[in-house]
Amino acid sequence: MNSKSKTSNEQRLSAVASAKAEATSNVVAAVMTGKGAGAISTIEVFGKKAETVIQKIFIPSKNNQSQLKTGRVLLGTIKDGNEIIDQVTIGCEADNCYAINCHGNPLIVEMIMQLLGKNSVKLITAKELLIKIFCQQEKLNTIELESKLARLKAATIEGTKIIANQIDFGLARTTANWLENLDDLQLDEIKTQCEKILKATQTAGLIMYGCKIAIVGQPNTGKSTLLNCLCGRQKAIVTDVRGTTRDWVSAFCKIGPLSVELFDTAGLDEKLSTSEQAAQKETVNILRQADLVLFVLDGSESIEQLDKKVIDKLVPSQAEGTILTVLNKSDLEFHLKTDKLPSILNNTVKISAKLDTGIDELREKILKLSGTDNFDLRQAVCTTTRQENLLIRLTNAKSKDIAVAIITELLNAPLSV
Ligand SMILES: Nc1nc2c(ncn2[C@@H]2O[C@H](COP(=O)(O)OP(=O)(O)O)[C@@H](O)[C@H]2O)c(=O)[nH]1
Ligand SMILES: [Mg+2]
Repeated sequence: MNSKSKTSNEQRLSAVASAKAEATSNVVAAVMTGKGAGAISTIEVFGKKAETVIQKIFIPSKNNQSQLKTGRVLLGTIKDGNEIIDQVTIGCEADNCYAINCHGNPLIVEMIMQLLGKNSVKLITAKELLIKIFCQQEKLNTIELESKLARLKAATIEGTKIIANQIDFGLARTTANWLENLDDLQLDEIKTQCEKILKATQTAGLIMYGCKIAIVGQPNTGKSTLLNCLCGRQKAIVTDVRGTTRDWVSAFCKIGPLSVELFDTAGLDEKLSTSEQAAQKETVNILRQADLVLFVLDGSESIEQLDKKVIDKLVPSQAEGTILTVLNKSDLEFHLKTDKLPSILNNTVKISAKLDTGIDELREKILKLSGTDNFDLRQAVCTTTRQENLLIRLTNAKSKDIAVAIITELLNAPLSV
């Protein structure tokens, strides 16, 4: 081959390559399932030329040669040239939107993603891909889009329901109503509704994204036993030796609509040496971050057990109405005079963590304290801090014009990824 024909051949090849890249460049793909090994992983491929990419890498099984049309799922193999990567099913979810369901080994997922990359598909995150799909498939306002994305992060089924409700009614509907009925609405009415939404958001947040509960108290009152009892397994060490729990331990459990992260902490003890004070500081840190606190007392001991300095630590860390006093060891003779308890510890429940009694009542009291008992899942709430910050600004709006600008921003600001 002479050098001239070689050059023109190279030019032709590179022209073909760039034409191919052009054809598929607007196709994107993302791994939609979580990190780590699972039974099945899903890779979503989306974009104008997604079909061309799928046809290149996917060979349907012999007795399954029918076409991939919307609503249809085909079994076959993903191939890189002659090399089989995995047996998969591919579902066509909409025009140019395909879900590749492959085996969950992260190495297989990685190989398929690399193959897509080799075919000029842009690899993006699941969130970025969903934004593309939502933005192109439907005309949604920013609150609706944010709610669709927030659904991915929901900690419980009830949380996904609250978030889904913000799309059809809830916050999207309420804000649209404000704009539609602006002439008939007083600014104060909007502000009152805003305050109600912001209050409900605090409670809804616990259901949507999870709730942190700290178990605190003096040593040997049964904190670790209570954590094990609530999460149904031996997560924390239980002994007779005071100060066994030096570091905090956490475990997840479900209480009603709440996904709860429970923290077992080092017993609050003022008599400890300075070297043991680090664990005490850690307990106070956890206390500050907790949504609710279970303060555990040993009901078989007198009120003298209560160290006033421990209460002093409790008070500044928690807002009023977030502490439930757990009177433990109810299986033993009861000696604690509850009327002598300081008012901050007035909300009490009697249990035996060891015998698992009184735990249903404890769960009910937790739900009541968190405000999540009888919570109407259809009411308007914020699903993002952006919405929350704008509603706070709205409650301070000095004029209707400012209010309109804020509401418009709520509904129409570009989505940030
Ligand atoms: N009788 C009785 N003993 C309990 C109960 N809960 C915990 N204990 C015992 O109290 C001791 C201290 O328990 P632990 O959970 O380690 O207390 P912590 O230091 O507060 O974490 C252990 O011997 C437990 O078996 C209870 O409800 N009844
Ligand atoms: Mg302990």
